[in-house]
Amino acid sequence: MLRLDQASLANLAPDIQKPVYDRAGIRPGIVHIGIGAFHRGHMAVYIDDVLEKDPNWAIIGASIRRPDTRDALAPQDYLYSVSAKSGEGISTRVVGSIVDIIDASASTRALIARMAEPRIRIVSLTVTEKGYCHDPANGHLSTQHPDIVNDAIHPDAPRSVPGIIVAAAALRRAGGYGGLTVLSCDNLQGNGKIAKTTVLEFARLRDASLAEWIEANFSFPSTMVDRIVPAISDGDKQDVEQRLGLADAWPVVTEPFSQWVIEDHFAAGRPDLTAVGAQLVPDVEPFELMKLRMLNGSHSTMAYLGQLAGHRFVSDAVADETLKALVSTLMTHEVIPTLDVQDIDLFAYRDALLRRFANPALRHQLAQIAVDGSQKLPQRTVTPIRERLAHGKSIELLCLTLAGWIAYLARHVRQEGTEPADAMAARLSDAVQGEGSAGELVRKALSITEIFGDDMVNNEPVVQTVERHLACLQDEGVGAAIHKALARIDA
Ligand code: CS2
Repeated sequence: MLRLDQASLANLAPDIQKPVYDRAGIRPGIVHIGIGAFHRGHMAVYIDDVLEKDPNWAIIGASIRRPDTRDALAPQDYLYSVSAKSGEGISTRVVGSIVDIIDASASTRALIARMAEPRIRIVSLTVTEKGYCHDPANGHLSTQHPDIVNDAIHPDAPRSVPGIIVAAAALRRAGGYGGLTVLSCDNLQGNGKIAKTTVLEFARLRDASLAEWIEANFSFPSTMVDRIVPAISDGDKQDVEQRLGLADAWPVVTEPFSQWVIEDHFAAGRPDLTAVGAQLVPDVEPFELMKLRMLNGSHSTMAYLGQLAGHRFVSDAVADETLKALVSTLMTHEVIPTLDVQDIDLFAYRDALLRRFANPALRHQLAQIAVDGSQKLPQRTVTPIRERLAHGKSIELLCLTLAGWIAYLARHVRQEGTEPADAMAARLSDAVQGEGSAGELVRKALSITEIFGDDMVNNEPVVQTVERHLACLQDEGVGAAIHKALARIDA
């Protein structure tokens, strides 16, 4: 079958949307680091719409870990398809906003040079939570992180994201090109603030005057990004090929829903993002908290407890009435009361999330969500626990998620003999190793201060609640643990 590329676009099946702008006439204005499926199904689609009116914002993508996306998309002239699937059907478009991809897995030199070009005005990021090299408990740069240690010694050949941004900033200052906007699109609370903190703290390790220059010339708006983009399967690839009438080596499959809320603070101009459906707001934090705690928090709850219950996909987990009751009650009783978002009905948002989770056309693997719990749980579960405790409110169900995580890790390490897929795999394996009691296990896990600070392990109600749940999970199983926890909420 003919491959999707610029020349074959003319052969595309007629019901497939494709770029209506002249791709030869668009110019890069954005460098995006982390060119995975999420970016290609989210921001790159918004920018594809921008380019219909304004040719100055094409994207140069980069990956700092693996060359696979570049290798798959270069022969396709960086064109790829995005299929939005639900029970109601599927709609597919070909996206043309990415015009080049740099493989920075071996050397970041070419990437840094492009970030320093005067026409680049935004550097956007989807590098996952761990890409910021920060301590999740406090948002500061982790100076012990091996990549940061390396970059402090070799600032011109950096490996970390903060190191790469600072190296590009140094070139921009030397060239007199001015600053730019660093636009974090990762699921972190205050993602712009974390990007700013880690970049400035790294810059200070290198040159205090450079840090001051970055502070004066760069901006780091926070954003809330939302679109569920599962990993692609071979079946998806075949379906897409049939729809396109062309072979696409690197398609994206996602849900119809998409949301992007952005703090309107751009140092060097921005495209008209409102015109393409993004929301520009003065303060993004209420939206971030809502999405991280309700959507991502529920995801993590399902990822750990759902897998312990034998489920594989999110849609299976919410089809399980016990798990669905847990997720719904958790949002209603322990999460929504921590939120305050103007003009949004949080109960309607909850119900919409439950419908999105149930999307029968998406095969969203719980194992994909379970990755990197050490980086995700602080903003999804631990901060809400802290806030609830400060107001003397119940933490029953939030603690069940933590117990589920510990039980899941223990199962991996003790029974399956494998390390968990986590940025802190070795620390976590160590914590759940051996034959200790539920109480010992909980204390060891909650003592990891990079994740939990030092207040969780010193808080007896937290330790005892997580311990009670963990003992129940181990002795009586997931169903019983959820029923008992829910009974305490109803009581
Ligand atoms: C998920 C997110 O893997 C995960 O941790 O919770 O990727 C989630 O699907 C997206 O944030 C949805 O916007």
